[in-house]
Amino acid sequence: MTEQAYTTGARTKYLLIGVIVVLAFFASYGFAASRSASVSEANLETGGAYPAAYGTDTSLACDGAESGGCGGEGEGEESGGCGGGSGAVVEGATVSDGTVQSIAIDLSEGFFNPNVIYVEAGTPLVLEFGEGHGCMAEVMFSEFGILEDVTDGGAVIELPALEIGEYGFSCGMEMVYGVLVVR
Ligand SMILES: [Cu+2]
Repeated sequence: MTEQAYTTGARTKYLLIGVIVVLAFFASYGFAASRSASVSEANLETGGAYPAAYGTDTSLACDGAESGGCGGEGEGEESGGCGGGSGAVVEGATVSDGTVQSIAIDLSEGFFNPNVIYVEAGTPLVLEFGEGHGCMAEVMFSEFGILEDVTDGGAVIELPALEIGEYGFSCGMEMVYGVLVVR
């Protein structure tokens, strides 16, 4: 009888452990699944535009350069920039006269405002970046080989007429992003 009780007790114990393991597995699986679901939903909302193309790659982040915003101390007001700025999507569109199109982008709040910029295909583009510091000290269009310092009054970046597509840009550390959506 004691033998019997022991066996039953042990069996119950292992059964319980088994159930817990299985539950834990499904819980983490479900969590991962819902996470990736919400990520792809977010991408859909912005037409796959915003940080989707860049993922969470921070490999170039903060090594050496200026140190400004990264790592936390920053320069007061700008310190919000690193680590992704506000995370908010701010949409904007260029103003075009058919020959050239332009838009002003504010950097003073630690992110690109706007950061999703709708651009007309086939028309040269003038981007007027405002002054930025710390994390936002530089603006980079890596696929065009452009890296501009914006600490002294900002910078005007001219791009040739672009084909339909998405062209990302970022701060020099690749921590804060924007994208040109050419259509
Ligand atoms: Cu930065």
